[in-house]
Amino acid sequence: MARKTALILGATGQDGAYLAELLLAKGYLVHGLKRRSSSFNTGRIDHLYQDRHEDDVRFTLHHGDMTDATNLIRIVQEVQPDEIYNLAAQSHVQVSFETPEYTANVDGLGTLRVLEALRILGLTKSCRFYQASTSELFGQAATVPQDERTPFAPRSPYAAAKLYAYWITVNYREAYGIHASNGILFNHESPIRGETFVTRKITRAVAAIEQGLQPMVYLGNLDAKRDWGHARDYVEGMWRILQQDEPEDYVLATGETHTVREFVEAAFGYVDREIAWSGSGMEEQGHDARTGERLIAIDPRYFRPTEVDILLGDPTKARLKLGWKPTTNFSSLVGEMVSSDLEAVLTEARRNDRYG
Ligand code: NDP
Ligand code: GDR
Repeated sequence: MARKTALILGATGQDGAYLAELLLAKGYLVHGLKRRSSSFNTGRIDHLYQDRHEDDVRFTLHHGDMTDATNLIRIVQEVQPDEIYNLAAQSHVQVSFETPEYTANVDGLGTLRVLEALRILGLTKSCRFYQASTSELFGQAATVPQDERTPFAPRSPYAAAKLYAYWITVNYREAYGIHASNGILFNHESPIRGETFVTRKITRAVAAIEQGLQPMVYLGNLDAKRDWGHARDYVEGMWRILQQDEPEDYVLATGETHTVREFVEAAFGYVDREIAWSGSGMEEQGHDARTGERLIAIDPRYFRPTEVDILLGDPTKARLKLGWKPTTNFSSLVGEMVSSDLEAVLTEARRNDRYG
């Protein structure tokens, strides 16, 4: 059977890296989009890189940007993919309040540009399309848990841009018969999660504090609740969505929710530190219960103009139709992330020792 060809937009991100690994393991030819950057931005996928001069090159990167339609059309034409995974986005909710127009352009219009490329190139029947939709669409949803029928109520420029992307994907499916599906994914994390998302910020801080490299960490809203899973499980779900005969939209979630505070407690718990909380609101602090050391304080800068209080997904449809279920629970996820960050800090310390 001929090898399938996939194009991953956002190949240098957390999910792009896990998905590229998964598709290569399945025998795909994988193409990825990467942005021009003044510094290296391929750290997550360097282990997959192949010299173009090798005989059997199965992973190829193309320079591009979601804001550039001509470039997207040219890449799709060159690659002639069987499947496109649109993971490219300005994906930070708080940053979207600072850069709302850019976020709308990349996350909203960027999706339209890819769908139009399929139409312009006459690939509407031959190429399947996955859109990285998000639980942020539910925002302040009236119901918990949230599933595919829960009405959307976005609470950020990011979520509003992703709302457009969600509906334009549905529209192109209905209008032009494209096999286009939305994965409505709840938060998923990993040791290669971006360092400014709260989970990784916490696990990096735990590792640095443990090694005496920083005294404490500042956080924002500790009471927000999120349904956190492992990215490795979620990219498997993306792939399964595109293997269905009919394109449809699916929620991927664990069905369990935890506060940011619980994540902090679990992460410090992994290095045998118990957190004792004191004060309230902006004055709240977390201390090492044994030594009294202050480890956590609140910085109002990390609060968002509008917050999403609770996300909890119901992945029943994905379980029944895709046979998908998460394999990593909350405490294993936290443990894997802290352990990886501890290892990274130690490696860095050893390197500094050698060259210092
Ligand atoms: P990341 O932020 O780790 O990765 C985003 C990717 O998009 C990176 O490769 C980034 O490139 C690329 N990108 C950003 N802007 C542009 C642009 N203008 N042109 C081309 N590429 C661009 O996100 P994740 O991997 O965590 O998430 C993948 C997708 O899934 C995103 O769309 C996100 O919004 C969505 N999502 C994520 C969830 C999660 O919990 N992780 C949950 C639900 C949805 P660079 O590396 O150069 O920055
Ligand atoms: P989120 O992830 O907004 O859910 O979006 P993030 O980790 O940024 O925030 C989760 C919750 O933690 C609270 N929080 C903090 N957040 C950050 N970043 N930094 C802090 O210091 C901090 N303190 C508390 C936040 O207020 C929030 O409630 C992620 C992204 O991957 C999106 O792209 C994706 O669509 C959604 O998950 C599902």
